[in-house]
Formats: sequence, C-alpha cells, structure tokens
Amino acid sequence: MKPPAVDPRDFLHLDALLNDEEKLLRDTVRQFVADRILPDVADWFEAGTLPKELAKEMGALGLLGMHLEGYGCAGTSAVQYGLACTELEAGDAGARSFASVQGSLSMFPIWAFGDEEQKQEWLPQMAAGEKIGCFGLTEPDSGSDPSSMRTNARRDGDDWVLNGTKMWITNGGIADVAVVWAQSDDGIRGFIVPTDSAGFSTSNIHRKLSLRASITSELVLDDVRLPGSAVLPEVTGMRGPLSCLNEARFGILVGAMGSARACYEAALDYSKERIQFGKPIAGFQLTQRKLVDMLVAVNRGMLLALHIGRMKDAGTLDPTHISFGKLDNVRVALDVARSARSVLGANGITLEYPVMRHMNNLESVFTYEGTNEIHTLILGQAITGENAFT
Ligand code: TGC
Ligand code: FAD
Repeated sequence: MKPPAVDPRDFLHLDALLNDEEKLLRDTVRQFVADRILPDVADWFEAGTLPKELAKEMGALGLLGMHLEGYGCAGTSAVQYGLACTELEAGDAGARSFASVQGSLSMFPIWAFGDEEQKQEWLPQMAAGEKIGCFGLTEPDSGSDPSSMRTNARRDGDDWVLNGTKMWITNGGIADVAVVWAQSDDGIRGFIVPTDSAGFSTSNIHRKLSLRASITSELVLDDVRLPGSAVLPEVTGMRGPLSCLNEARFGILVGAMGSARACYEAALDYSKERIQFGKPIAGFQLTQRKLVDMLVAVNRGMLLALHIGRMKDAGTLDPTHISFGKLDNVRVALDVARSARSVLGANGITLEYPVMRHMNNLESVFTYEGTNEIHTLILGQAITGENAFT
C-alpha cells in the first residue's frame, strides 16, 4: 500500500490520536477563531483591547469552565479543554488567557472549594459568559513567591474586611467578580469579591508590549467589607491557589502549541512565496533547517501535550508533570516564534503577519503561571529531593 502523502500541517498524523468528539470540538473552535478572532486580532492587539462580547460567544460555544461538571459547564475531558486552548491561542494568547482565567482560575476555585450557594450563584452565569471573573494572587512584591502576599482578611463580627493590592491581574478591569487570595488568622483563604463592592477598584496596566489583546489590571482592596459567606469554605493555605494553577497551567502547556503552530505555518507559507536570489527562500538550506526545527518542535510539543492530557483524564497526572509540560512547551514555542520571525525578515516585525504578535505574547506566557525558572526548580526538587527555591 502506498503510504499517505506527507502533510506539513499534520506531519505525524496526530489527528489519528484524537477521537471524533475531540476532532469535532477542535474544528468548532478553529472555525470560531477563523471567524471571530483572526480577522480583527491585529487591530485589537494594536489598540490594547479584547472585546468583552467575546465572553458570551465563548460561553455559547461551551468554552468557559468547559472541563467542569454541572452548573451549566460542558463537562469535557481535559484533552478537549487542551485542544480548545490550542485553537484559541493559535488565534491569540489573549483569547486563550481569557478562557483560562475564566474557567480554570475563577470558576474552578468556586467549583472545587465553594459551597452550593456560591456555585449556584456564580457558575452558570460565568459558564455563559454573562459574568466575567478574575484571579488575584500576584502582588507588586509577591510574584513567584505568592505565599509572601500582604493582602489580608480580618474578621469583624460575621464580616470579613480585605485590604491589599493585587497586580498583573488578567481580566481585572472587566471582571464582575474577583477570586482574591488573602492572609487570614487561619492562613491563606480565597474570597469571592463582587467588583462593585465598596472599596474595590481597578486600574488597567498600559504600555504592554505583550498580550496586548488582553486586559491586565491592578486590583486595590481598601477596607472591602464582605459577608461571612464570601469565603471559599473548603480550602485553607496555598493548596487553594496552587490547585487552580494546576488547571490553568495544563491549558497553557497545550495552548502554547497553538502559538507555535501558527508561527510555523506562517513561516512555511511565507518561505514558499518570498523570492530572493531568484528562488523561494524555502529553497535555501538555512531556511529549511529553521522550518524543520519548527516542524519537529511543534509535533513533539503537541505529542507531549496530548500525553499529559491523557494522563490528566486517566487521573495519573501529578502537578510536576504539568510543570514539565509548561516548562518545555512554552520555551519551545518561544524558540519557534523567534525563528519564524527571522524567516519573515522585515515583514516579520509587523502586525500584517501573526508571528511577532505571538512571539511577544509568549514572553508573558513564559513568565506567568510560574516562570520558566520556577518550573525548573519544581522539577529539580521532584527529581533530587532538594529544595533550591530559597
Ligand atoms: P509549598 O510549601 O511547596 O506548598 C504549600 C501547600 O500547597 C501544596 N501544593 C500544591 N497543591 C496543589 N497543587 C500544586 N501544584 C501544589 N504545590 C504545592 C503543598 O502540598 C502544601 O500543602 P499543605 O496542605 O501541606 O499546606 O508552597 P510554596 O508556597 O513554597 O510555593 C511553591 C512554589 C514556588 C512552587 C509556588 O509558590 C509557585 O508555583 N509559584 C509561582 C507563582 C505562580 O505561578 N503564580 C501564578 C499567578 S496566576 C497567573 O499567572 C495567571 S496568568 C493567567 C492568564 O492570563 O492565562
Ligand atoms: P518575579 O517573581 O519577581 O521574578 C523575576 C525573575 O526572578 C524571574 O525570572 C524569576 O523566574 C526569577 N526568580 C524568582 N524567584 C527565583 C528563585 N527562587 N530562583 C531563581 N529565579 C527566581 N497573576 C495573577 O495572580 N493573576 C493573573 O491573572 C495574572 N495575569 C498575568 C498576565 C500577564 C500578562 C502577566 C505578565 C502576568 C500575570 N500574572 C498574574 C502575574 C504572573 O503570575 C507573575 O508575573 C509571575 O508569577 C512572576 O512574578 P513576577 O513578575 O513578580 O516576577
């Protein structure tokens, strides 16, 4: 039998590793990205915005909190959630960030650690994209080491009173609700903070050169008084926020392959059309070397992502496996983007092509949800037993 022709866009036949439901979901999200994100994303990136109405459109597609069960959530597998992240990020990491923060960082803590009333109040509306959430962990002086946070919650009768500042908060300025982590007498606790609470304010961070199609904000809590029912009752300590990060980091390690794939495909297409020295630049050995390195990186990264997704669905995944994927897939995606940028020459620095937009986005993806160094240290500790954080 003649072997099938080589497909530069699915070289290893990774499609064959997906079932029909997974392919359908992947194709649906890919179409949504083609229709609703790709035509305008360069303008959004330039303007530094992401239209709020995308929330309801993503909600209607079942993309928000999609891997959670019940409360209006789609209840998909981890692999399906990951594939959706890949497709959204192939549009722009800002769109994937929106879905990550909504589903994994804002809805997940309510779903996993909230009481029934909190779940009923927030989750269906958030799944539909009618209410937008954000996740406040990082502070101006507590980034990689969030357990040093200063934001505090003190009891006052039945109420809680929160004070502090959260920094670099995705969706902060457009959120209806913030899940805020704060020190209390019992340790770190999570609070559901409606953003119209007295004493709560936000200001958006401007002049970003990365993730421009995403709102990033500072949150200020100035004597924000909340009822006793605002606390997430089922978790105390860093396990709370770190469990949310496991969910979001998983989406990122699969999602990063969307940026990488988009850059590889843009470079491949461009290299076949761009003529220099009388022939397409794809015909030069040095260009082929770059394209082949990208091809290998994208396929290998996607294989790793699928493997980790299958482990998550099988219940055999440890957070250190997520660190392995986040560490390697994001750094590989960044290498692919930088190399693709060089293939496009001067055109590569413009917004006419997606490559430098992805490249700049990946600088944030490299840093958020645990920097490359933090995931290296998590893995280092896992294999040596030695703590090298401090
Ligand atoms: P440590 O002392 O090791 O542990 C404290 C407690 O937490 C438990 N734990 C975990 N639980 C669940 N999942 C994990 N991955 C966990 N890792 C640890 C641990 O068992 C312990 O539990 P208990 O019950 O014994 O108390 O924790 P540490 O405070 O020393 O922190 C370790 C370190 C440095 C790895 C952690 O702080 C870390 O990961 N730092 C990086 C910070 C980070 O990733 N921030 C992300 C902010 S959110 C964000 O970036 C969103 S971007 C969104 C977007 O736009 O997409
Ligand atoms: P720092 O922790 O100050 O690190 C600076 C450098 O020092 C890094 O290279 C780091 O790896 C290195 N370093 C730190 N400690 C060590 C060590 N022990 N050993 C070796 N090297 C070390 N946070 C939220 O809570 N919610 C959000 O929604 C959110 N969204 C974000 C969106 C964007 C666009 C960005 C850029 C960030 C976002 N963040 C969010 C914050 C993000 O999680 C932090 O930026 C990240 O955790 C790193 O913290 P930092 O920037 O303070 O860097």
